[in-house]
Amino acid sequence: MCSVNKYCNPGFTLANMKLLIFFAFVTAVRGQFECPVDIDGNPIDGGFAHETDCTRFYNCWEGEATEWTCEDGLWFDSWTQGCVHPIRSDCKAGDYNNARCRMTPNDPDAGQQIFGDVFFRQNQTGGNTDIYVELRGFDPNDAEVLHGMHVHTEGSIEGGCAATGGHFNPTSSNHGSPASEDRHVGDLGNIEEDTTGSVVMVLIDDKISLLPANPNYIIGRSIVVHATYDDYGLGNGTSLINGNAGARLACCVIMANDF
Ligand SMILES: [Cu+2]
Repeated sequence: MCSVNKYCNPGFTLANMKLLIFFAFVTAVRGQFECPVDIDGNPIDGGFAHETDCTRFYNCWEGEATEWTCEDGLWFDSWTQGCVHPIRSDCKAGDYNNARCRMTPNDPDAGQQIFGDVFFRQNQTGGNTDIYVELRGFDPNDAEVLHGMHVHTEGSIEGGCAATGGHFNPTSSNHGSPASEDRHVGDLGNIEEDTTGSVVMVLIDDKISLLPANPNYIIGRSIVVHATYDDYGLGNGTSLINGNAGARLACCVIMANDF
C-alpha cells in the first residue's frame, strides 16, 4: 500500500500517531484537505504539512483529514510524523532549505559511541544558517566537555571519519573560531555536552550555506565531531590547521532534508 510517493511515509504506525497526539491539539476542522492516495487509489494514512503554515498539519486516517496545530511554536515534521523544533522540521511552507546529518561513530569498538543528528536550515533568500545539534553518547565522566565540530571537505565516511579529509576551506584561510573573519567556512566551533553526555544546542552560522549557487554550500560534504575542544587557532602546533581538536569521534554526510 505504501508505494513510491512523496506523501508516503512507511514509518507511519499507530505508535507514531500516539506521539503526534501527545504533541499537538486538534482544531477539529474536517474535510478541508484532500488526503493523498496511492497508485491504486487507496487513501494514505499519516500527517501532512499545511500548505502555508508549518505549525499546522493534516492527519489523514482512512481518507478523512483532520487539521491539527503543533503546540509551543513547534513545527510539523513529515519524516518523524510529529511536532519538532522548527530547525529540525522538513516543512517546506517556510521558504527554507533544510539539511540533516545522521551521526555514525568513527570506531564501532571505541568507548564513546556518538549517535544523533545535526539539522540545518537556511532561508532561500540567504542569510544565516540555523543549526540544531542533538547528539548522545559522550562520556560524562571524562574531562572532555567541549568537542570541536566542523564541516569537512569530503562527503564520504567510507571506512571511517578519515575519509572526510580536512576542514571545508574554500577561501584558503586559517583555522579560527566561528565568530572570526579569518576562519575556515567549516569552522563551527565547539559543542558542549551536558551531565548525561548528550548535546542539545542551537548554533547560528553566517558562513555555511544550503543554497547550491553559494561557494560555501555544504550539502554533500560532512560533519566531524572531535574528542576534545577546538582552540580556535590560538594554540600551538597544528592549531591554525585543525584547532587541536583531537581524534575523530563520529562523522556523517550532510544530506538535503527534502523528502
Ligand atoms: Cu574537524
